[in-house]
Amino acid sequence: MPIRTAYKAQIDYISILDEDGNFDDKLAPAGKEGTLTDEQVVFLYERMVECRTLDEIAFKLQRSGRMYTYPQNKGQEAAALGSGFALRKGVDTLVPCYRENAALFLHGLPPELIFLHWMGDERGNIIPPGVNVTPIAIPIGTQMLHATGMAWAYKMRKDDRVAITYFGDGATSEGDFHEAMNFATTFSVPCIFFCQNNQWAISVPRETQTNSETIAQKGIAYGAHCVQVDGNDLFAVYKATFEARERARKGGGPTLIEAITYRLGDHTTADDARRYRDSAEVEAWQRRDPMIRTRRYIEKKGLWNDAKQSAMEERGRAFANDVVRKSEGLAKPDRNEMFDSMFAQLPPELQRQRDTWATHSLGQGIGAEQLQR
Ligand SMILES: Cc1ncc(C[n+]2csc(CCOP(=O)(O)OP(=O)(O)O)c2C)c(N)n1
Ligand SMILES: [Mg+2]
Repeated sequence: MPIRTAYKAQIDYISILDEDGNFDDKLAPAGKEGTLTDEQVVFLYERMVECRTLDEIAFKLQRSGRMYTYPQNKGQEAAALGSGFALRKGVDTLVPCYRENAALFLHGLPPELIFLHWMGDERGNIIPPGVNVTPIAIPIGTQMLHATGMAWAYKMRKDDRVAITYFGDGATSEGDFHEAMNFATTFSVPCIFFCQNNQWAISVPRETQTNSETIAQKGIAYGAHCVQVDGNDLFAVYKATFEARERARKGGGPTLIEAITYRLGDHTTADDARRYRDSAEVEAWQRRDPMIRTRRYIEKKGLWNDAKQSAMEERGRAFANDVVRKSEGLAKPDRNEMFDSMFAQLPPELQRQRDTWATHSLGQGIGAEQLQR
């Protein structure tokens, strides 16, 4: 028998506004759905400035002992904003990781909740009613399964809603990614899988993380629509996510979007990326910074200038200061709260801990007085 080709596939790469300022208006025709208007680009650029300012302030807070740790979003703002903006606020649901703050704010998450989270205050995870965002997921990959389940529920209820889940390149090496993709495609649920391929999973480079040539192609095995985009290109990210949203709404099932981007900062404030990254690589990506690219675009169109930039930076600082004030100004929670939200009636050991503030695990009968010594 002759050997025939059982399957052939390709991955498209979308770039609309490149790092040299070239703009492809065939891919983004003005006035068409899926293309950002000038006003929208200015609006999103302003959100980028806010998010970047917040990142800088968070870094300083951590260094001065006012925040436990923090993962900067620096360099990935276009990926977050372009995708978040393509989803409908109050309708679709964002199921995030920890590097898409700007998308969450767009959907109404009060920014101080993100700060509270990283200050170790559980109240940062209490999402206000009407805000369709789940708490940020620290265990890598788990949120993809949650998003799949939510999207399945939307489908069963015939709700016109879509879930988008965010995750990193490293997360696609987790079993959760494969289980979620398999389930989501088999049941054709309205879920978008948005991978922020920022080239690193802490100190593990993308090349040694997986043998796949692209992350996007991992979805082909599951029968998902798969596309790669320039993740630092607001227009390309918006277009790909908009199309994925419409496909999902129309019953076309999940899309895996691989956004090629770069983590310009350390993994978190607990990391020092200089120990494992080449400075030439970082400098090359600094030139592709989405903020620089977007600013140049709006300047060239006469929509932005130095005076507007200074005014925006001022507003960015005021925004960040307000977030600090709100997160630090909250009265400390009652220390017994951690006992009071899980059980209607505390089991005896927990009751003992609540009463004595001592733990049984340190030995029988050790009470608070002994622990203090
Ligand atoms: C289940 C699990 N394993 C390991 C970790 C430790 N960890 C935290 S972040 C991270 C790397 C994640 O890389 P990636 O998915 O590329 O996301 P990025 O941080 O680059 O945005 C790891 C291994 C974790 N949080 N959860
Ligand atoms: Mg990564």
